[in-house]
Amino acid sequence: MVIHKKIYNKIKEYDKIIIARHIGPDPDALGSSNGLKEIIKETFPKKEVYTVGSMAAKFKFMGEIDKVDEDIFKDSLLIVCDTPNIKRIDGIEDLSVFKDIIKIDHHPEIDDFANIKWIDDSKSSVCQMIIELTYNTRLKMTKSAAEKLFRGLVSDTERFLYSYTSADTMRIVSRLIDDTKIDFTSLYEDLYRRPLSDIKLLGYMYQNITVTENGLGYLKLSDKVLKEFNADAGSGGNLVNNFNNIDEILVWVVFTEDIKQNLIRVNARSRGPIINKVLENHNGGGHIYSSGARITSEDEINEIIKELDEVAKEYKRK
Ligand SMILES: [Mn+2]
Repeated sequence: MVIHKKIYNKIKEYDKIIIARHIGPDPDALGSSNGLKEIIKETFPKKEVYTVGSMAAKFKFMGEIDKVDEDIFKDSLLIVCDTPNIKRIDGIEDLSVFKDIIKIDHHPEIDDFANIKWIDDSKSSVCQMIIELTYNTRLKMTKSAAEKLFRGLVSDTERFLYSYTSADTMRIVSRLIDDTKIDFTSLYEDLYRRPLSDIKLLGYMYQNITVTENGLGYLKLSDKVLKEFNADAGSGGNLVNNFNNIDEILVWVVFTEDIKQNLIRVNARSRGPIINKVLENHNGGGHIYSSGARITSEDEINEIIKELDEVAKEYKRK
């Protein structure tokens, strides 16, 4: 593809490269950015390549981030992975210092901030896109990068469950495993093992979710409840996928109090109705079936519940 070549040539052109991804990083964001960094370093050992943003402690195995002196930004190429909008880019305050910005993403576009863009919302994950980019150019894959990319892809597809898992996804993962000999079954453990307190909190969530007659499930996790279960404000986001495939629930949303940041984290999912428009209207966004937001008021909780319920109702009516 032409875009692969364009991205490769731009990478080749620069001596310094900064790779960013979204705030509150998930394995796809971390796997794509850190994987790409290792691939560029393997291909061009003399280049300086840094990943920026704040680290998520629970995903340490996805690679560390770098300490970067912002003075080098002006001479660097910026590559932004897995991030559709400017305000969700982690670790970069001012995009205008960069002459060239590459965006590689599988979210529907929100902000047009890059001069070179590869945006394809049919791709399972940005990790899949990085594997494709590598195999279609002179970039060199490494085993360590492959492990990160595999985990990110597996995590974003929920182990090849979601509908944007394609024959291409299967083919390229198969090639990745063949080429790099990653011990892929052992890679699941870091991703899926979790403390008993998480499971107990999940039990609480199953017990306490409210389900409307239109098929909206909603739940609030207060700071008090989080403390009781020894959990943090990331918990709602980490556990929200566990409500898929429940007869009575079409759309579901978890509101988690984040006392440190003085806001409420919103994580919404759907198995039919399109929900990202609702979250975009409340300081968030995401995929059509998987979106999030950060809000500050109790009123907004009620607005989101009402709007998502309406979306579910409309979907059922059709
Ligand atoms: Mn992703």
